[in-house]
Amino acid sequence: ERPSLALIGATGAVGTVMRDIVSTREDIWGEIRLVASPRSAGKVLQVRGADVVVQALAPEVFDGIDVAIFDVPDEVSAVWVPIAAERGAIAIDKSGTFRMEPDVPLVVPEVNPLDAGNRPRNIISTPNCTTLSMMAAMGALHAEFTLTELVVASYQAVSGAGVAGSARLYDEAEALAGDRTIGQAVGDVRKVLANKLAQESPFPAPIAFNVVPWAGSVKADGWASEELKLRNESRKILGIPDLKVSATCVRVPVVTTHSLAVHARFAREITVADAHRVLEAAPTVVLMDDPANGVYPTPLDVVGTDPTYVGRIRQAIDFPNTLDLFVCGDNLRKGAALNAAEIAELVAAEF
Ligand code: 11C
Repeated sequence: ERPSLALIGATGAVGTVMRDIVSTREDIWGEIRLVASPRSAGKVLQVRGADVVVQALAPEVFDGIDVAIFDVPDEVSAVWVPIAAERGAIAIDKSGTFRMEPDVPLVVPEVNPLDAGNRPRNIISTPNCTTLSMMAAMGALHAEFTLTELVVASYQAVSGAGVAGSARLYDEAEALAGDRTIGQAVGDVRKVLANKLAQESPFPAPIAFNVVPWAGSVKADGWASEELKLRNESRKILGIPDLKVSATCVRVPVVTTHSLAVHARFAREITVADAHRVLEAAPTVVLMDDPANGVYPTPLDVVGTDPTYVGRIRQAIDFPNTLDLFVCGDNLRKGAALNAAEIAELVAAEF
């Protein structure tokens, strides 16, 4: 019998992509159950071309479920992921709650698929979308050249903050459209937005016509949670506990697809040609690196697709064994729903 699947958080930004992914990838599932907060219960949504009624999150929704994929806020996962696991489901969790726990594997199928089999609590975590956006590429390079240091600047899309993040960018763009005087004096954009938009923004500053050097919550010593996640999760996934990582996470006015500028140092000598060879051979990486002909990835070339795109690969002039490169990945697909679906498929293969 084919394994059954529950999608928890089926109505959110990632949940919507998740339904599309399970409807379009090879159909390996028996029953697919959709679960969301009581607010969304009773909604009818499409999965694999059929109508499915959304159920409210309750212990019983996990009865008879083999695999449960969670895309819900950290505090909801903290309560409900263990309940799903206790009731016999293997829980795949997208939240940050369990990622760094030593008895919970943190899995990117291209990089550390075997870790998915070692899950004493029946919980598997899937990484933050910013970490994930570069992992397939960095994992492939690490396998041959041994990564020692990563310095990263992110350019993160607004949908990383969920449906409300995308709505805010569209609202701001509409409020500001056609005004050719804005962006020329301190406070002018804030003033227009304050007059025209009643709702509070999920971002700490205007996101249209701007970049905002902040993503996530406030952590010690001036760090943002996203920057620390990128460091800790990269170390765990790659299996390099002493990897040196420093990141600055920045929100940009892009709807979907996170980009990262990566400065990567390796233990072994590496050339641009080496990186091209390795990345061309990596099945889920697309190399777009011909700047003389205008070929490099941008979010608009990537959104809605599955691979990790890499371009602008350069040998760092002043740093030995070091490459600079630019990576783009759809934060809702590989960055979230697709990676979770791929982990679920690894688990389903055990049935
Ligand atoms: C963002 N990366 O772009 C975040 C969203 O730990 O899974 C996901 C946060 C997480 O805002």
